[in-house]
Amino acid sequence: MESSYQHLTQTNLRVPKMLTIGLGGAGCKSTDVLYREDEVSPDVLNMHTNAESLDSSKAQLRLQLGTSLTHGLSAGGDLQIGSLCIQQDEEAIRDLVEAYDMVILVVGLGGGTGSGGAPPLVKLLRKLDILTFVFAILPFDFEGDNRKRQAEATLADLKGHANAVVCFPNQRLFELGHKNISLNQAFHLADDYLSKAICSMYELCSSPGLLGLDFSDVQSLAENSHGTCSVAVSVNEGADAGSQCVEELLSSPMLEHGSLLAKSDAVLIGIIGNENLSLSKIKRIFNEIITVAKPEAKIYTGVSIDKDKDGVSLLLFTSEDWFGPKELIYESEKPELDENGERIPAGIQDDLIQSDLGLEKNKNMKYASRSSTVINGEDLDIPTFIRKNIKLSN
Ligand SMILES: Nc1nc2c(ncn2[C@@H]2O[C@H](COP(=O)(O)OP(=O)(O)OP(=O)(O)O)[C@@H](O)[C@H]2O)c(=O)[nH]1
Ligand SMILES: [Mg+2]
Repeated sequence: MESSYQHLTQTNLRVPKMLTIGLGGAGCKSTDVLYREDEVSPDVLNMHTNAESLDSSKAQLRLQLGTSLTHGLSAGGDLQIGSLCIQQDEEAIRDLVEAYDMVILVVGLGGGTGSGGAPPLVKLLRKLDILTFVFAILPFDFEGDNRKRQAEATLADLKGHANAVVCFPNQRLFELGHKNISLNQAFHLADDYLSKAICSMYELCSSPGLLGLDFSDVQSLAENSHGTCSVAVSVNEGADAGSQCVEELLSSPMLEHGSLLAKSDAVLIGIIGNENLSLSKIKRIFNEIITVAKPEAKIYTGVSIDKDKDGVSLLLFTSEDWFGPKELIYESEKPELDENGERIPAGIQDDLIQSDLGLEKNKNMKYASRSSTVINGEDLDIPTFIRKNIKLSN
């Protein structure tokens, strides 16, 4: 039985190739945490202008950027240098990434290499048709306005080009620790959190488990998320591990203490456990999360069983601004019944008015981020009969 299952997975399912890229100082440091003996981790490519920092990183693939521009030093907070470095090494980057289907780019925003280099790098990845998630680390409040502004400008740019951007504000990650935590401990905590999220995502996508997440599910969530997602992860051991994970995630600062889940239009729930994870426990975890989510939210689920895993990992991806194809059921579409309980054929109900059709719901979907075509003060994207207030006769 076991061998026929393996045969099936090998022949019928193509496992997507996933690469994690660490860009700049924070990106390279965060991906180093991926190298732990007990974790399954994807291929890692670290890229940095700073040769010393790159040399000390553990990634199996490493690329020094812009050697003739920075001579092995950092970009000194200059975004233009970071951008030029990526352009200068475009060919080498292309060779390293083109065999992959999906990239998670981990980058700290606000500095030169990461903030300057991330937008052209993402554009290159998308040109190569690689599904691109950006895990963007945002600066602490105390780092000052200049860093904050640089980070915000890059973030806006990335949202317009990556398939999805997931923000990890250092300030919020800081809340995961105790009150008197040191900066070093806070960075470590943040990097550890990121690595758990990356490894869980990798495991769910790459091991076709009981209820394996299809690559197209992840693609659909990313592509319909309007560029913005949130991610929260929890790992626990012991008999009560599943419930502890749910409890932790529902109070996680990464999901604004559960309120983001309640506001999201699409939610991906991924569970990884060992062979002791019973079906009833899986069902309970899904139910507890789904109860908090919006009733009409699109739910994606994945379960992966790893016999060597200690405990349970629970990963939640939420998208507040999802514009995927929803099944819209309007009040007026419910079948009308006569006094004998018989369905009245469509067309006979004469009380249908336009406001029942819920047209407002579609107003700001796929093209909400695009600016309108305004000529002489008139928005040409609005249909003429509405713009000119022309009454249509029955
Ligand atoms: N979580 C985490 N965040 C970090 C770490 N190091 C830096 N950061 C954050 O990342 C932001 C960008 O810093 P860097 O990654 O050093 O910038 P860079 O891309 O190397 O740019 P240059 O140094 O100008 O070449 C900082 O403002 C910090 O908020 C780290 O080790 N972990
Ligand atoms: Mg740096």
